[in-house]
Amino acid sequence: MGEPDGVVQDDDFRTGYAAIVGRPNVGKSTLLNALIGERVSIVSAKPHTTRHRILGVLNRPSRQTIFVDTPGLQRASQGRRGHALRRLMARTIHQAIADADIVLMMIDARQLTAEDRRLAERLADRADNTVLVLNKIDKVHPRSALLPLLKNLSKNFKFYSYIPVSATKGTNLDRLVEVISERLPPGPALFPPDAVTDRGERFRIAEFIREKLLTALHQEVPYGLTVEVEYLGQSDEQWLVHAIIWVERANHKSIVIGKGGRVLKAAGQSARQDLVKLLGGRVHLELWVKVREHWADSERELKSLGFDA
Ligand SMILES: Nc1nc2c(ncn2[C@@H]2O[C@H](COP(=O)(O)OP(=O)(O)OP(=O)(O)O)[C@@H](O)[C@H]2O)c(=O)[nH]1
Ligand SMILES: [Mg+2]
Repeated sequence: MGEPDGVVQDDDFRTGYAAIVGRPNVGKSTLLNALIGERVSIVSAKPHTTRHRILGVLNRPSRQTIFVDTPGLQRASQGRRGHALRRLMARTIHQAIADADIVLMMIDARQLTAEDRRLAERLADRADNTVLVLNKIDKVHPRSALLPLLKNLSKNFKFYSYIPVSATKGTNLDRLVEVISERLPPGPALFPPDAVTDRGERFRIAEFIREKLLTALHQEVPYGLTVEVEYLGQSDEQWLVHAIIWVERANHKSIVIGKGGRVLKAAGQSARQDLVKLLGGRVHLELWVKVREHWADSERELKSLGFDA
């Protein structure tokens, strides 16, 4: 007789956490989305897009890899004292590394910076379980230009493997998954087989809205805003979403709204398209911009805004 329905004993099963860490903008969130095949973490051309630890679950026969997206590593000089959000982001990275079975250290294959070297040194004591991922190889011509960098890296650091990829083109991601699989510890699945992420709808909606604002806004404004979904419900066969965009300063409010409400309207329209896909069905989205001075400077404020402070 076989196992009862739903109970599958698989002694060969392997499961583990693979944390993706690296400088801002190297493509960590893009990689997570490409591996999972869904936009679970927002992406933008601006640095410091990701603020939270975001899980993406990849299920394969006898394997469950839980990828952990993290905020971009800050330069020591960027850690302004008293800035609670920056401190929280730094803690998030530290914790993700501590909890990981495997670390994917990502660099931009076009340049190895002093920050990259510092992170590689920090990971040296767990080099056995660290894979160096060289991203954006679609921008490296000819490909053979990677060889000196790979040689230099493997001479100086004893990581488990060095894998060139392009997260946007999907190049070599199968190889990356294969290498990670080899290092996963034995153990049963930690998430149900249909799980994609640990993040709920409200979080994902707020992030989609923030993604559009990041793209639309310039300078310091996007860094001083956060989005809170205040209401999510259904009425007359359509979803109703009410969200507040919190800004740090009164003058940021008019910038986010834009002349004649243009910026907010465009961001809202673009976000609504994502929400239609995420929620399925029609969506009515209402956005308000409100001022909450110093929200990013206080642990208490962060907690009340849903950060895992
Ligand atoms: N050409 C190219 N661009 C890429 C690739 N991967 C990511 N990008 C781009 O790099 C930019 C940053 O991507 P993200 O995924 O947001 O980078 P990140 O490392 O998560 O950034 P933070 O969250 O700020 O730390 C975006 O404009 C991406 O489209 C790639 O393989 N090739
Ligand atoms: Mg990111």
